[in-house]
Amino acid sequence: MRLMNMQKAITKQQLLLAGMLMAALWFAPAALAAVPGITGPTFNLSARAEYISQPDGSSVYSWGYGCSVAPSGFAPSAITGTFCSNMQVPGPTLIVTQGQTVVVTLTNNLPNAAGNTSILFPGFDVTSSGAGSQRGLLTQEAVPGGTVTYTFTATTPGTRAYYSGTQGDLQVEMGMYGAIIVLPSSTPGECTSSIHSSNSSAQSFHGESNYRLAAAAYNHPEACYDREYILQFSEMDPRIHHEAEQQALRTCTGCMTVATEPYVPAYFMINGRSMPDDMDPNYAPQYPHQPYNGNPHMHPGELVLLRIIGQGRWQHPFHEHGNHVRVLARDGNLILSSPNPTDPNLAGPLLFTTTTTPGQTIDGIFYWTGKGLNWDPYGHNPASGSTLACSPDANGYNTGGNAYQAINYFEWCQDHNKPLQARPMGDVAGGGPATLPDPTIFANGAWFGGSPYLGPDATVRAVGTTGTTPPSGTVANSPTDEAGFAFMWHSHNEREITTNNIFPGGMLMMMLVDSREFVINESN
Ligand SMILES: [Cu+2]
Repeated sequence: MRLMNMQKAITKQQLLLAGMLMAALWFAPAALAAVPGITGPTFNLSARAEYISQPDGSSVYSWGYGCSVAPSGFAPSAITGTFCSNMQVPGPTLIVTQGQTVVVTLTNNLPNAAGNTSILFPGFDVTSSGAGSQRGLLTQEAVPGGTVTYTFTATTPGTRAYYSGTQGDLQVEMGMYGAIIVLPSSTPGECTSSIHSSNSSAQSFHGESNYRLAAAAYNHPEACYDREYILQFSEMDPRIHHEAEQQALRTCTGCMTVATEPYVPAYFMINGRSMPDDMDPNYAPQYPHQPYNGNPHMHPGELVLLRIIGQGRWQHPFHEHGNHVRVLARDGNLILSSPNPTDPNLAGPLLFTTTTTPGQTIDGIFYWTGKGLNWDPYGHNPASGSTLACSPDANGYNTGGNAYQAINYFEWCQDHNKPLQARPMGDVAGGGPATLPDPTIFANGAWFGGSPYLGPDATVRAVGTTGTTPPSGTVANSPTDEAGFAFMWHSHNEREITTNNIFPGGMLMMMLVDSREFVINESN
């Protein structure tokens, strides 16, 4: 939410505790994200109708792409419980490597009344064939029951959309879209030899696996990353889906006449799910046709690649709380300051909201370190200063030597040992350490563990109203709890954070910054 307007009325402490930043508790096993998909380069897809679920309890008749036969594999390989049903929204994320010849065969299993269907692969030079196909307005189309095969070379890396090229106002609305990710055929040495190999050392030191698809999004030293997520934005008008469901019963071929205007969407989805469903795991069995989630986790200092796609008809101003997103590329085109290959500095903007455009993709880098909080989020205090070191590197962060083994790897050393201060916003006179809110007037729970500090033992490092720790007697923050900082990532068009006009819902998720000793497990 946009809390800035409230800052004048409440103290910094209240602001931070109440809204922007909450130490979170997760009772369930962490539901994690990565960028799950199927591997090729040959894909056999079907287009068909099924029902997808919304958190208001409705089942929405939809069309989508799925696997007509089992895919050759799933990625990242460490993910368990994978499946590719014969229809899903979004369609399967197709993962290939630069230079491969990609062959996609599509079988049209939509209702006869829906007529032909197809797939567009913008950004690639596609040839098509198929006995059960016809030339359409934009591409070769599969007739009802027929197949069409698209062949192209994955010439350049990056994130791109694919979607129906047939009656797009209806078929894309019905759910016929997906993502194709081309991994670079080579990655810069910097991405495995620089501080981000230290980051990998931090991951392995803490027993964490690597769930990246590659070491870099592009063959460019500033495109290294440590973790990645995909976010596909779309919206649905249930009136259109209801009319299509009724007309699907007609026995004539290609005879549907569903009006796609006026357009009044009620569901606003990320990766085919609305909040809170998007925070359930990938491949959760309760969503057989919506396998992908939206639930980013990261450690301080990690470079997180966001693969963002506008898949609907509307723009969505998505706000990644916690930092700006540095744009690497749009539509798979790396944005450089100069065409001269010897002087290729990144020139993409830093965006406050990564506003999606229908059909457009953004690859961007997000990170969070706690710089500028003005307190030590690791919960050190002057008395415990001897237990953790913080040696600033040239950028002020604790990264040198064996710092990757410390829980305060990437701490902003200027705030080391600073307690959370009790003083009004804008008051530079200072004050004593803050006293946390009385738990009887401030609800601790799933999104606030009673402590302003990171880490599974964060509660016992915080001082409560009684002057003792833990501050609240809350059930939150047992030693095995996640106790990360939860940042809301959401559409800044606030009607879009509703589900059928009920808040909260829609395009909303929580991004969790987890202390280093909490193992981020993205295997399910
Ligand atoms: Cu916001």
